[in-house]
Amino acid sequence: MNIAGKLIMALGIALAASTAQAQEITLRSADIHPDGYPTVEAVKYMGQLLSERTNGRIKIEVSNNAVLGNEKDTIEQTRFGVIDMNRVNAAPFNNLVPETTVLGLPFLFRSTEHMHHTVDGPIGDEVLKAFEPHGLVGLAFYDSGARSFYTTKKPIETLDDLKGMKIRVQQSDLWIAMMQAFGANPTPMPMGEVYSSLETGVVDGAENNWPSYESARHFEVAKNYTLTEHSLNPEILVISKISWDKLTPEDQTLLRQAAKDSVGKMRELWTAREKASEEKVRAAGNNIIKVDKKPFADAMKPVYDRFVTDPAMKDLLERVQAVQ
Ligand code: GTR
Repeated sequence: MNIAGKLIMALGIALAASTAQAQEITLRSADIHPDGYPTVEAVKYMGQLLSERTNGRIKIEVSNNAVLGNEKDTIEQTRFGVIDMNRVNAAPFNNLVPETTVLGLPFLFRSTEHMHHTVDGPIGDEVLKAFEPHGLVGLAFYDSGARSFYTTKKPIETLDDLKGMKIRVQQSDLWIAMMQAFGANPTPMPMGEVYSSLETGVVDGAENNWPSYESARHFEVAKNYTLTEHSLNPEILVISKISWDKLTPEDQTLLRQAAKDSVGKMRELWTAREKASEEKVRAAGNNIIKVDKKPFADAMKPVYDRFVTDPAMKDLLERVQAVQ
């Protein structure tokens, strides 16, 4: 090869390298939980799959521990493309994407299997699709176990005990209404403020699943945990529509697939963490209270009456209830 030929070849290699570099994509994903928490590890796993499947061209960087802000704020930032991806519980999406409300309805799911069959099927796809007009693309549902109440002073043994108690809730109209129907006084606030609010008596209690109760150390300040298991509201993984639209259709398919493939891993991690968290809380000597759930469930009629009003919502609810 003559000098000109070698030069052209060298130029070609340099050009190819720079194009490959230009196509390298790192997606930043927000989470309020720390390292080791199942949601954080599941998104990292998804990133690993994507990286393997694209020879390192697409990566996900998880910004956890709420470093990018609380859930409500990061949802806005994700809508505006400041953050690429976000893993958030369904609740903070309720006011923005009304279809998500159905998943959090109290005592709706008969079991974890019922929830899985719902989100794994056409209803799940429909709810994920409902994000698109709001600047987000729904990618996957992750488990979040069952949420139960915890209190600092007076334990909740009957529905009556909740009367007038100040209970922290997620920032969602559904959750505010739910607490009112339980007879409590709802105090909406981000997760990051709950520990100090429990400690200083701003609230008398809160509610969450075993892993969050343990991981956020709420179990150290609110030692009564009442197993009402009132909601199996799942977590939702989304990507900004702005970030999504920058991807080629092939990369969109790869991303969606990697998200779906991380669900099984999440379920594995979740089951193990639920058990470990429960063991840790029990070992700490916390007061774990079993209750008859029926009176709590019966009190939820006004919530259904208020949120399941239009025909589309009624239809969605009936279809969820019919899932076997
Ligand atoms: C957790 C959930 C978080 C957040 C938190 C809360 O179970 O994983 O996304 O919603 O509860 O209560 O704010």
